[in-house]
Amino acid sequence: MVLLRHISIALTAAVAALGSALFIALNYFYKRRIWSPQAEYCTIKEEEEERGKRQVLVLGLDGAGKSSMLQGLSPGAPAAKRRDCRPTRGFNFISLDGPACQLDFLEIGGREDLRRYWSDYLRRTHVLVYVVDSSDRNRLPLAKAELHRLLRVEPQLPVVVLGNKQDKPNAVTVAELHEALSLDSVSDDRKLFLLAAQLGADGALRTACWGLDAFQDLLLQLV
Ligand SMILES: Nc1nc2c(ncn2[C@@H]2O[C@H](COP(=O)(O)OP(=O)(O)OP(=O)(O)O)[C@@H](O)[C@H]2O)c(=O)[nH]1
Ligand SMILES: [Mg+2]
Repeated sequence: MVLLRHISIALTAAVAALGSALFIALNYFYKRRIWSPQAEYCTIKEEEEERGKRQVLVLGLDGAGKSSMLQGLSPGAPAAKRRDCRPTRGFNFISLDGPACQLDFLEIGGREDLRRYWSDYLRRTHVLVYVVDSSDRNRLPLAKAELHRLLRVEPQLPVVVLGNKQDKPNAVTVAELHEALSLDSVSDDRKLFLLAAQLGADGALRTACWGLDAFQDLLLQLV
């Protein structure tokens, strides 16, 4: 009886040891010895890069014009629908095929309760497009605070700030926006662009001096 118990303990120990060895070997094989969200995001990012995909994260306060921008970029979106955007409660996603790679645009809603999730997506992103409502003067300090919070999380990530709604009479100029967002204080090492933008009557995004193609070209150079 005692011998049987010894044999069963020895067998259990052997199975446990074998299982552990297999687990360690598999983890070593996949180079994911310790799981962490950061490592997981890096792996996803690398895998997407291999498949020629680049992610553009589109953030900004609620009502800034993120969804309108995405709709403006979508080639097939009917013009009438483009101005009819509802607040984004979660995510919004479009994919554009470029000559060298696919650009995946991911918008996360700008409502206060959603902003806390923004920084979770920075690690698998290749470029951040930060949309600001240039006519929402009262909330420029908040837009600035949220932008700088993101910049602190990813010090190297290229950023394009879109000063949107330039068609509105009370919109601040690009120079005023530069100051209001304290873009002077951003490190010279970071690639940072500030563009004035507005939706055209057809619902397509227009950036000052630049057409839509040039905006996409800029993104393609940054990713
Ligand atoms: N006049 C003007 N209105 C704009 C412009 N861009 C967007 N809008 C309007 O602004 C409102 C809000 O736009 P959305 O694209 O839904 O804003 P959002 O940033 O996606 O907002 P959330 O999803 O709530 O975070 C809509 O009524 C748009 O039609 C613009 O350049 N000029
Ligand atoms: Mg939206």
